[in-house]
Amino acid sequence: MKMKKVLFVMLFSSVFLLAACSPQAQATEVVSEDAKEPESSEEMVEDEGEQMLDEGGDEMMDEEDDMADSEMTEDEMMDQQITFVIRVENASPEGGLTVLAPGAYELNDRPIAFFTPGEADRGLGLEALAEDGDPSVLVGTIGEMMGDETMSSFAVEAFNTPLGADAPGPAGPGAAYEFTVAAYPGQYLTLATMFVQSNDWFFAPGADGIELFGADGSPISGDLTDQFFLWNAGTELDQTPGEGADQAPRQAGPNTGDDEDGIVSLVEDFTNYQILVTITPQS
Ligand SMILES: [Ca+2]
Ligand SMILES: [Ca+2]
Repeated sequence: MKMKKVLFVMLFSSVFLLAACSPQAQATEVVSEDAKEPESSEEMVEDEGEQMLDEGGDEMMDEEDDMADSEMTEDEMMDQQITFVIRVENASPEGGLTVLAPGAYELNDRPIAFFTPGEADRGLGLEALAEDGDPSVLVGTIGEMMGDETMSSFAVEAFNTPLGADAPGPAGPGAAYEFTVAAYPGQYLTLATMFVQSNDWFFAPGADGIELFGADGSPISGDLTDQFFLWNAGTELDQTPGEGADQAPRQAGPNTGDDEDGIVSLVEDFTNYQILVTITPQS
């Protein structure tokens, strides 16, 4: 935890310094350059021996100095942090076909995409989310990919308990999942949740996710539904929605069904679903 805190202070201090005198897009670049630095330093040490160790030490001292110089900017950076409430609601009428499953969300400067439209499933865990409503594999894999770069303003988590329920489970008509994220200007949110009455369909925005702040730095607010689509993961052959024996409510066990060997693509020939996604910044 201590190392993460140090990274947090270093990265956001330098982001703020840059943001104070240059456009937001450049601030995002600096985050990724800084975030890569520890890895490349280690590689250099391994490759080039003891001399590099000395230089690495100097570098660390420089970074500590930077931290001391910029404690105020971290406070100011904290002022820019906004907490958002995200609500993922099953908006279908009672008896409707739409059921949502526990899903996953990711907050990041530049999202690690859960999938790439037009390409085969990336194998990060989307298959279990889309076929069985199990977000845990995807959350674990993305978390590992973030690795030591994970900071308090980056997050990958499951949302799994509908409002008013006391245990994780699906969200039927009228039910909703809610979660909060604390984000800085420049950050993106993505999420995915299974369309339960299918073999491998899920709701998600495009691979780039949703930018949480406008060009002027103000937080977005309101209905995000038009940024969400119903996707086919391409991992299990499709049966008639609500009827297939290999679909989650009826299958014998997880990961049951014929392989599709397909690509992640939009579901275009089925519109009998309703979902409502809203975002509310907290003052
Ligand atoms: Ca499919
Ligand atoms: Ca299945």
